[in-house]
Amino acid sequence: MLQIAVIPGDGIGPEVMAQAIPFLEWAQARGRSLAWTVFPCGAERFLATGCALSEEEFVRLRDDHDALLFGAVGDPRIPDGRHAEEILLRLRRDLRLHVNHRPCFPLLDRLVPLKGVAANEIRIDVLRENTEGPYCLQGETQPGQAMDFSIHTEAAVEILLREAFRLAASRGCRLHLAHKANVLKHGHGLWMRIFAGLKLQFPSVEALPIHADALLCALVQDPRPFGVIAADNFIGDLVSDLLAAFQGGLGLAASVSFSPQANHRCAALFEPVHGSAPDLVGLDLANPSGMILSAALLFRRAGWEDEAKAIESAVLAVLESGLGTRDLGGTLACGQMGQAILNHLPRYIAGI
Ligand code: GGG
Repeated sequence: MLQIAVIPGDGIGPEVMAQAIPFLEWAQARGRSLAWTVFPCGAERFLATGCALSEEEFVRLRDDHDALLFGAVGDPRIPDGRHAEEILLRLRRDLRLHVNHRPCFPLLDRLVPLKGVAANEIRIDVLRENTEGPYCLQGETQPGQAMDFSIHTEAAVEILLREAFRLAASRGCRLHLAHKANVLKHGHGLWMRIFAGLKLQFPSVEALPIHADALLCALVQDPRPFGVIAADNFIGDLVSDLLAAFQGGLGLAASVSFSPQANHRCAALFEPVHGSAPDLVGLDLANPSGMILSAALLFRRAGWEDEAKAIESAVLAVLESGLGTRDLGGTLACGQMGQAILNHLPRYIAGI
């Protein structure tokens, strides 16, 4: 029995999660052995109690579940994001979810904003280190200056880069390391050394370091030569949002964070790339596709490829029919979009 912890979180998180739950029910109805428990961790709880995720909940998440399905965190009432640190950054760090995989595979030509590039010509996997870099939350503010420290450990960098080499080898594509080692000599110098070492272990992979600023320019000019891009937490965050735009926007982008060498039960967290989007809350305008596609990634990781493909095909079918939420140029509300995707599932079940 696959035990899933569901954390809707803040902002549009609960709205998009409500659209993903029917896909869990659908998989269950098809005979897949799964169950889920909702954890109400988020800003409301933090504001009411001062605690966003209790120690007891963390231990239950880690030891009694196989995967987390996560919505979004972030709330303007907590401008320093302390509760988000307690939830998402804690889960990423303490579940050792070093690898954040953000696949970019545009579904529809119409949604690709680049001139002369077809959807099926772009297939890029971004692997972003998920626990360190400048997001280690260490630093200080002094009179007249502020500092954010950036930590890169050999262990975490090697885990991330080894996964990137493995993925590039299995896809038979190029691997780029996005870096700024010309200025970030210590941290990114370490990335470059580990990258060079692993390159010797994966001789079949064409592995190329590239300055992150030049990479952004090259991606917009022509994303077709790129296959796998590895990056630290900060650069990976920026690159993957750019690539989400190639898919049609943040509303369509899904991700998984995982621990390749976990010695605890819960080693993967699935979430849309988008955040809590406070400006959309309560308007029923959010696009639930990234959340639903994150559930598809979860099914794929569980080995349920048929269900994962069926969901992806259903999203494509909805987009091909010209329907979509406002961010995609359509008129559907969040609930209508979720229902439209769900309505396209039965057609694909027959072929499974
Ligand atoms: N699903 C990704 C997520 O929630 N990330 C956290 C984040 O970006 N928070 C900022 C915000 O929602 O404003």
